[in-house]
Amino acid sequence: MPMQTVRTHPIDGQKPGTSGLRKKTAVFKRPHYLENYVQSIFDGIGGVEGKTLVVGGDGRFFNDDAIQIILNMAAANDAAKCIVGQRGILSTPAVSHLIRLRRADGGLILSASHNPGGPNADFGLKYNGPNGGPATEAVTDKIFKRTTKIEIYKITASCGVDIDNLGTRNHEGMEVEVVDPVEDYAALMETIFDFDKIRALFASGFSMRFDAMHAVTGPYAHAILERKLGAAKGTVMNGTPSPDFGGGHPDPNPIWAKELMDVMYGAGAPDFGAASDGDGDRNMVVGRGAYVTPSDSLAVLCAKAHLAPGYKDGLAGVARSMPTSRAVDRVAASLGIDCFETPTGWKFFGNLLDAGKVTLCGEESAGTGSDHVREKDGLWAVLLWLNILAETKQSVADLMADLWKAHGRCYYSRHDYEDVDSDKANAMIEALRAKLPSLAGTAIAGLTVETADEFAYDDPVDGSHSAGQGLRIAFEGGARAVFRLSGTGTEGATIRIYLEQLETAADKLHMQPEEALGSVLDAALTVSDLSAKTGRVEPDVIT
Ligand code: G16
Repeated sequence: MPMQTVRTHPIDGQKPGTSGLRKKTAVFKRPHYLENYVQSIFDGIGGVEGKTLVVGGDGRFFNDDAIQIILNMAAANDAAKCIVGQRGILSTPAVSHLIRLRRADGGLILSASHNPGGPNADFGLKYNGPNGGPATEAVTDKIFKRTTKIEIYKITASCGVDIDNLGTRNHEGMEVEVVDPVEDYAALMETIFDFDKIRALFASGFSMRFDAMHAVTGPYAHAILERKLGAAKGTVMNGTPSPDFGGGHPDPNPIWAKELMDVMYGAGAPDFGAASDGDGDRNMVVGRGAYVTPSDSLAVLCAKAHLAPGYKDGLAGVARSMPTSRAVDRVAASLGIDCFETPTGWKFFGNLLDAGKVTLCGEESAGTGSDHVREKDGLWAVLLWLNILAETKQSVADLMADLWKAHGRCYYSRHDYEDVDSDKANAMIEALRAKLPSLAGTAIAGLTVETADEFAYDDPVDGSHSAGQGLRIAFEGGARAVFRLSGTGTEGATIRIYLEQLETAADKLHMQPEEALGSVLDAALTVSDLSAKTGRVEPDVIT
């Protein structure tokens, strides 16, 4: 089959966001759109000649066709080999693991994560480097620059390679190895956790629901939770991946995982509930009648990780993204380990993990992970929780109560204003940014500002500087409000306001979050003048 060199021209808007390029599926399907971006990735990383790449996605609409295009382009660009998940399926953490296990040169992940899928919904593509982690900003900058200069891309005219059946085949001079998506990942989990203990927990009658949200973790959860660990059949809900995620929004939070929340807060609720997102890197944890915020989950995992065999020697350090609550900082301080604060985006954890400075990291956006891969990992977090529950024999609610008693409670909530007119959102952020230097010491809606600044990060490993990473205002008395624009949306702008209030008094540890956060919410809305500046009165999603 002849290799073709196709003439093209730069297409606007191919700048990767927080995690790769995410657009409407219809945009990705436009002539040359995907091809331009794939060639720009290949060029941006210095070519793929002789290299091995891992390729897989979350199974959303366009996954299969996009994989065939990528394989045709990898072959035409003289890649040596592509390792592909059977039927194109690989969760994001499984890709990260395979890159590391096979010492591949990188990987391409086809996913728009928790965004809905389908012809009228979202698609995405992300490059992960040889360490298994999302490309650093230096690499995504190179990729973006290529998109603005691209003149040709290379592709073979092949009509496709079999990715439905396991095995190795030749594709236009390139090797394609189709692998079981679950096997290697499940084997890794078995080296980290005490599967016998978790098996005994389930055998003792412990009950669980895992909501795979019609997304990629279904096959992983069936294999690991039900078949390997003996959880009752039916533990996994919505466990068959579908191209449009059953018409749902595969975002594991109390709003979108309502079906699971109803089970966990209903009569006869199981002991433990969890959910994961489109590509399997996010997680939500909920006990019987006890939702756990991602920030609190990170704190509990930090406090108790040593109970799992993989972390029995303790943690080197921990890291959290800036908007994540400071609960984990308090646990880290009590353990005498470092806690790093990074910008939003898993790519910022990579250097810290590679350098052995941290073992665990997490984000308010429902991502938690460790040095076992270089991505956040939904099922890993669920298994760590299960291992802790098996060791402590405590309920989720009791574990949370213990955490708050020992370290205080960081009440936390995120308010999202979606699809806001981009100019208005930018103007609001700009106006607030301009105010920041004069805020310290002033009173806003009854709270006094302690510090106000725009977060910037100096990577302690490679010295790189990342500016403009969110506006933060800390108030006297342990409250904090953070403002930033999402980098993962595909329509308009999404304004995120992150609210936090620390309470240490014993009689204030079991309030409703809305009540505890009322003052800081008033202050955030007053100082940003959000309603007047955007015309929005209520947030679209509160988590
Ligand atoms: C991605 C990144 C995360 C980040 C999240 C939210 O997650 O990998 O590190 O926290 O986006 O980003 P934003 O607030 O900019 O929308 P995912 O699960 O979407 O890949």
